[in-house]
This record gives sequence, C-alpha cells and structure tokens, in this order.
Amino acid sequence: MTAAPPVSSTGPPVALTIAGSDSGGGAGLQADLRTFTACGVHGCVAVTAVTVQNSMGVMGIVEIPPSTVANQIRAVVTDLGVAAAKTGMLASAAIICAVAGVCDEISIGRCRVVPLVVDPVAASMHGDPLLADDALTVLRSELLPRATLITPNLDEVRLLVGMDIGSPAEQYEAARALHALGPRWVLVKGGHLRDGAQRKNPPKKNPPKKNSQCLDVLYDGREFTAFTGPRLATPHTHGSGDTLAAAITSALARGAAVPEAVTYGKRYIAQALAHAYPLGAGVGPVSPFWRVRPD
Ligand code: PXL
Repeated sequence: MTAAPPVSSTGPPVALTIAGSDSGGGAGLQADLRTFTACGVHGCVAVTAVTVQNSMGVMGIVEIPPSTVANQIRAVVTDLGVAAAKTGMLASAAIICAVAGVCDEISIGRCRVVPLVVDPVAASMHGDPLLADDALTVLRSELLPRATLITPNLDEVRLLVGMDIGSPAEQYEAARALHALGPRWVLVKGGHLRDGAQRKNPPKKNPPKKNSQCLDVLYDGREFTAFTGPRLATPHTHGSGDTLAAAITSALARGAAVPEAVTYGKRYIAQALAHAYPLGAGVGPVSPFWRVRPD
C-alpha cells in the first residue's frame, strides 16, 4: 500500500506527529500540535505512550501497544493525506520497529512521498528516561536510515554515535558520523554546549556555563550549513526540541526544502524561547503565544 493522499484544495496541509503525551502539556505531542497550529498546518497524532508528568519531572509511563501505534499512522495517512511526519518519544524497541514497518508500507521517510523528521528523544530535560536502553540499537538501525532529517541534541549525539562534543568544531565531525547511519540530512543542535566542554556529568557546584552563542550544524553528506544565534537566557525550555522539530515538519508539509524548513524552524523556536513562561514549580514551556494570541 502506498499513501495516496486525497489533496484538499482549500484546507491546510496535514502533518503527523508520532509521539508521547505529556500531561503537563509542555512537551511531546501537545507541543507538536500547538506548533503545527501556530505554523498553519493541521496536526494529527499517533500516540506512542502516555506520560504522567508535570514541571518537576516524569512520574509514570504507559506504552501504547505497537500495533495500535502502527494502526493510528495507517488510519490518518491513508485517509487525511499527510504531507510530512515527525517522531518524538518512541518509548520502546517494539514501537520503533512498528513505526519503521508502517513507514515503509505507506511511503513515509527518506526518498519517499512523505518526509520524516526523526527527533531521537531519549530522556526528558530532568533526565527521566523516555526510551528503553535496548531500543537504541533499533533506533540506529531501523529508524535513522528511514529519516529525511534527524535532529539530535548533544546528549542524543553521545548516545547514538558515542561522541562527547566539547567544541563547536566537533559538531561537524558528529554530523558526519550521524550521516553515516543513513538519514538524508542531519541537524546537530549545539544548544547544550558548555564553555570548555560538553561534559557528561557537569559538576553540580559551579558547572561550566553554557555557551553564549549557539551553533546548529546541518549536513546532507556533502555540504554543511551553520545556523548561529545568541543563546536565549531562559530557564523555561521544556518542549524546545519537540517544538523546533515540529516547526521544521510544518514547513516541510507546506512544501519547503530541508534547509528552508530548518531556517523557518530556527526562527520559530527563537521566538518561542523568547516568550517562554514559568508554569508550575519546575521548568516551564517554550511558547507559541508570540504567534497565537487571544483576541
Ligand atoms: O522534550 C522531549 C519529550 C518528548 N516527549 C515527551 C516528553 C518529552 C520531555 O519531557 O515528556 C512525552
């Protein structure tokens, strides 16, 4: 079966997120759907897991059966006409295999009709695991080669290719190593880089400061494109990775090429960080409200 999207001439393009639910609403599919709306696309969802979570951390996870995840994808792609898709929290090896299988079946992913952005989510910002340890191997072997674009942060780079990035220059090396795993494009996000070194466990007392400039490196196997900008000083960054990947997916759904989609996503997340707000006693979310306002 291939995706034969019934194209609506009047409605917005459709984007799909394959992701977990965050009960606090800051990250996960909630962040994706908010971003899709703010970026002018209709969002649909294949839920992979339900997390019990607030601004302080994740207190529980219930996984959705892999066949139900695959069926959700099938149902929306074959009926709604999905123009671009993304993955977020995938929870387990079995869910990753189910997603990879259904992507082949309905032409999602690298060199296919529907571009696929893979945000290789492994943990929450509090360090709570969102991906089983034994799922990393299949994430590498089954999903990354099917991706149009992957968007790892530096912690995810370490998990995927074992590189501890200590300088912006090493982000370029990491992009090469990740590209060798098979995705069409790689975006290595440098937002977690600390002065001196990206340390696995920065000392709790006086940790090195995060760099004042951020570099994200985009690579397609031939050319590098550097995206630089000032670090936006906010403690409220919950959902930032999801939001960037969802904004990029929205632009792809509207027909943009990957470099233009990344430029669009970077502009969107810069504003979302600039408008991030406190919520609860812990870490608040990045905000879509710079673009979506009540009357
Ligand atoms: O931001 C990554 C992420 C993705 N998906 C879910 C999450 C988080 C972070 O907490 O909870 C469901």
